[in-house]
Amino acid sequence: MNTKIFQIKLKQDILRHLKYSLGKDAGHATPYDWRVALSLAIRDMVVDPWFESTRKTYEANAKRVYYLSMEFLIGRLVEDVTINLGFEDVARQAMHDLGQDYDTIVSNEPDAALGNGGLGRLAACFLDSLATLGIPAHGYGIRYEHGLFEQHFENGRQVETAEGWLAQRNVWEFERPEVSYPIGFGGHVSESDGKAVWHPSETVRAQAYDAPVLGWQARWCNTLRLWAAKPTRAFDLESFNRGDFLGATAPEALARTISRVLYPDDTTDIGKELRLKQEYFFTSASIQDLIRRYLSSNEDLSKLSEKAAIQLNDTHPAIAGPELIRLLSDVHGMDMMDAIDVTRQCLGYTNHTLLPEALERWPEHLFARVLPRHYRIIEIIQDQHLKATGSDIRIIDHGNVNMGELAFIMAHQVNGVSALHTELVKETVFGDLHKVYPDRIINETNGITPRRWLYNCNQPLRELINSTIGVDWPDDLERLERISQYAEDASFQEQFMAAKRKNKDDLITWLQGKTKVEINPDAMFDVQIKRIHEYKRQLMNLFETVAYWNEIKDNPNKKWTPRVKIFGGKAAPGYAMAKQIIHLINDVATVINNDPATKDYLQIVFPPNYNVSMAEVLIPAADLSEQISTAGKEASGTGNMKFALNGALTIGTLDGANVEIREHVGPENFFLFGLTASEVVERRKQPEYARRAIEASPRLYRVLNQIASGVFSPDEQHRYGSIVQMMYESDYFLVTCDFDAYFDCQRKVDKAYKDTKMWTKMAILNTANVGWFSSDRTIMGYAKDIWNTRSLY
Ligand code: 26Q
Repeated sequence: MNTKIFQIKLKQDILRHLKYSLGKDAGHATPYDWRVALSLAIRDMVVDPWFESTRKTYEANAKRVYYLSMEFLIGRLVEDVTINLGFEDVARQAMHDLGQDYDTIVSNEPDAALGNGGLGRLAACFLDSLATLGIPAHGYGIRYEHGLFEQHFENGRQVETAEGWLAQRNVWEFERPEVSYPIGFGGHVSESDGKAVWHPSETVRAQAYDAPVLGWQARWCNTLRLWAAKPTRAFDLESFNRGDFLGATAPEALARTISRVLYPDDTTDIGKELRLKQEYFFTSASIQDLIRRYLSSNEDLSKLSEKAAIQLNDTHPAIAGPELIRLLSDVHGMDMMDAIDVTRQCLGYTNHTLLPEALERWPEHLFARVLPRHYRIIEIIQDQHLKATGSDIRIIDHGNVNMGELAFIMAHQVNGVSALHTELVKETVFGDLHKVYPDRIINETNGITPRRWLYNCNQPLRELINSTIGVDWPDDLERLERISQYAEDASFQEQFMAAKRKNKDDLITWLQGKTKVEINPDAMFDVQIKRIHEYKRQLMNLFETVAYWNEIKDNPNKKWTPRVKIFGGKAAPGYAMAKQIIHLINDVATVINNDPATKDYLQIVFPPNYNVSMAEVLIPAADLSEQISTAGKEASGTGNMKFALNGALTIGTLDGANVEIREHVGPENFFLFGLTASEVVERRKQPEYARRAIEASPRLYRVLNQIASGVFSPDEQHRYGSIVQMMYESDYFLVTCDFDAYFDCQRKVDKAYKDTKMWTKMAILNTANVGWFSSDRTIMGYAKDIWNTRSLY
């Protein structure tokens, strides 16, 4: 079929869905109706590739990957799917013919925000790459009724409200009422004929909802299966008939609580029973489901690992180990030691953090009460490990069940997410286990999908690349290297800059109504977007902003490089310091943005409710990418890769994947500063390191005094006393120690930005040389080193 015919067909499909799926005629359809009708028409085209991929997988009885993740931070889908089908132009024209603006209509889709940040977004990129590569795979997670909270600012303070993506019709999911499994909690364990029998005191049902995951050019389509919690018995008629209407619905409300809401990443707030129930809920359903699928084509469960690779996205699904052992031995009669072996051959575990407070531990009594059978199985796993290795590292220790140790011991491969992180995993969190199992820890450096993070979000640059080196790069990103030969080509440079300028103009348009600040498109757009956390050091960026402001005021006649500082990110609701940081950024913005003396040089913008869709507007428009974490603390980072791919230069520390990005783009095209991971460790041993650093830096001293004396909080002078005090007295993340190096490095950035040709060349070389950070490369690494799976097309 040619384009014209597709357009006519798509138009008919949209109108048909408008009428028969939504019950509307074109004259009365709202933008919502148009979006849903368009999505349904596009969705129809995914179904055949989906069936075809499933059929091929069954026919080949192929090994499948099961990616277990508490989070999938997906964002919007209609554009993504349309682009993978190759129908972007067709859809745009069809909507135009129907009197609708495609871009406006698709931007009304709510984000699927079933994740907190990097870990959840990585899972979404992995799904995209698995489908693009044609590797049979299922993502397994939770169908949260409410995704990550929405962020608002009230007088500069973060206020959270419940997110409600399911208030609208979710066109991408297919409800599967027939796919449901019982999930037990609590109760006791008895023995019969030498076999353990678990009698849960409470049971809910996990019900499947499937979404197709289409790969590039629709060559392959996998499934994301999300579980919703339902009651085993919907409604208590007896209570209802007695007139107890509330009581009649109680079982339903109770069961549904389990998949009600995504926990915000609140490392200060661990140990919540409902969170443990969520983890077991989706893990058990997923394991039951994959066993059923295996047994539909195979008999001998001892060969499960030939057909199933189960990847644990952090420890959140670590209960998969004991659960699979339980099902193999208690339910399917396998010998317990054999079950442990089979399970280990199936499992891989990815670690995403070194922060000690973020390692999952459950109080023993709580764990044993909620999961009595699993508690006992963990004791058996531990005994086996202790006997086999002679080591003294325990899973159950000091009254806690340690999920990291459990995941490590039950996985045949454990991986870190960047080269530096993996080395630190070997030396720190799992130092002792690494000695006992020296071949277990490997590295798989993170990646990002170039479909969403360049092709889709950055049309101007996409078109420039297409017209310069051809169109074969989105599924083989290292081909971008071909544009490096044009890095100094005047005409290419001009077009590259024009693309950046277009994106900056689009961002300004997008910001209208969200901020009162008037933004100068010639200014350098300096962007820090990520969760608000002390280790990510938004404070250092803000202190540098204030110091720059001071500098400009002190020397009003100097030629300063104009900058717009853009912040985006959410604080965990229970993380008081992170919330203070947000408040301070907003307070500083109010003062600086209203200073007539500096307004041509410095502006601060902090649009609320940062999410995937906001990232898709901010990243293409960025000139400078802030990747300034305390060395050794950011496991990898993936925003860093997105910025570099879109032609922003990085100012950053030697942390996470920054190290490898710098190697790929060349040290001369990367603004490096700050202490290294080992220097950080050394510096912390020095007494009063923070106070000394402040005393040695008049600039920082002045900034802290301004903050402490209420320059940015005239209505409440001492509002930020605790931040300043923390800087002097603890400063665990060494903001004070790296401040001067950061400030100086920023002045080098200023200077470089003034030399437009030089800057553009550096930016081009960033785009050209980060093709290796495609998540396709990452997934090929997992497939070879961990899963032993391959492409089926
Ligand atoms: C734990 C317990 C209770 C509630 C929430 C949590 C929780 C949830 C999410 C703990 C941690 C997370 C997320 C962690 C995360 O996003 N880590 C990031 O993973 C990225 C992908 O590997 C890396 O690039 C980042 O460096 C890392 O910070």
